[in-house]
Amino acid sequence: MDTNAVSRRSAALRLADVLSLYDMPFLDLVLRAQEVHRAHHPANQVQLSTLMSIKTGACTEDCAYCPQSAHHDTELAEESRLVDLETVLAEARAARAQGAQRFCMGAAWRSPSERQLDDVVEMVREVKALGLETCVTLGMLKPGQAERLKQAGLDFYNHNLDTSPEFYGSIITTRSYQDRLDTLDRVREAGIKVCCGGIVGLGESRRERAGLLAQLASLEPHPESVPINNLVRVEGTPMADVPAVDELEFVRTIAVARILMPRSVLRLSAGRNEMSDSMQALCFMAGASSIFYGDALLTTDNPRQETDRLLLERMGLRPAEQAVEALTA
Ligand code: SAM
Ligand code: DTB
Ligand code: SF4
Repeated sequence: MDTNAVSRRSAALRLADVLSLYDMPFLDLVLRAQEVHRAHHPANQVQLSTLMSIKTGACTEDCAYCPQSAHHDTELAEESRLVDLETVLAEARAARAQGAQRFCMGAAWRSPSERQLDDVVEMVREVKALGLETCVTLGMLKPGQAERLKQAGLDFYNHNLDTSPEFYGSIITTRSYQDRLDTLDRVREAGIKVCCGGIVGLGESRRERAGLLAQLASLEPHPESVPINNLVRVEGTPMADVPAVDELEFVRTIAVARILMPRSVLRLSAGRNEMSDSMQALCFMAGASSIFYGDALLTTDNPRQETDRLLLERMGLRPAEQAVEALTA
């Protein structure tokens, strides 16, 4: 049997289902998403992750949205060195003191070398010892690398599909969709939890947005964490002038993701600095239950922590219960 044909057919079927969710009246869709959310998650809780860029800029990949790509004319053409362990630990302690539950370290690499991974393994071990959940995003992993990270105590690996397979080639040419799926398989096989999502607002159509969600929802099991980024349009990237996606269409995307992946934690990720409080409130209503918490993302701004604390307080949202049992430091 041609298994490719089978999986292609089931993906097409799923796409029609996903599109029919998108087509629901807005209020029906958001209500259904909130019902799904309440059935699978504690009410009024939000998971807080803090991001740190441990190696910034001059990335060899050509991702059209990314300010760190060496292919674009941004201010991040100079390659930074890998940040040293003490600096990482100081930021992780500060994140913990501010109430973050997870510390996510990102590197602008196509793929880490074994030497680079040695240093990251040390960071993971030490951050984990602070009692924080750990997440890294380092690009593609080669066989054996996920196992090394797992042994160091890594909880999550972030690797996004970014967009639909059909639209992907107009955004990235230096790594394939299949490369990404292969890395996700390695992460899963090593027993690390998967953080995998994408970006809205790259100039894709609704069909292509639905295609991304269909791909994410066809991962088995679903990713434990699904970041939905609203494109941060950075001067000097080819995406600088792409029109912003309609706000209600973004909320619909959150709602459809919530319905398709009931148990996953959905993160309202990049792009919050450009969103109003009411838009964010609608996203929480539609099933988002996590944010990046800290004044910066990797290279762009995030809402200030005081601003977020106030927003959560105004909404009666509280930080999710700490997932890591023992605080050892
Ligand atoms: N270099 C690694 C990789 O791409 O595999 C990890 C870091 S990369 C910056 C992580 C993710 O950030 C990307 O997959 C993309 O989804 C997101 N991202 C990057 N630039 C963005 C932007 N301008 N707006 C929204 N999301 C962005
Ligand atoms: C994810 O999905 N979003 C984060 C995280 N995973 C690594 C990154 C957002 C980056 C936004 C652009 C920047 O700050 O460079
Ligand atoms: Fe490099 Fe990651 Fe940016 Fe792509 S998204 S250019 S791989 S840092």
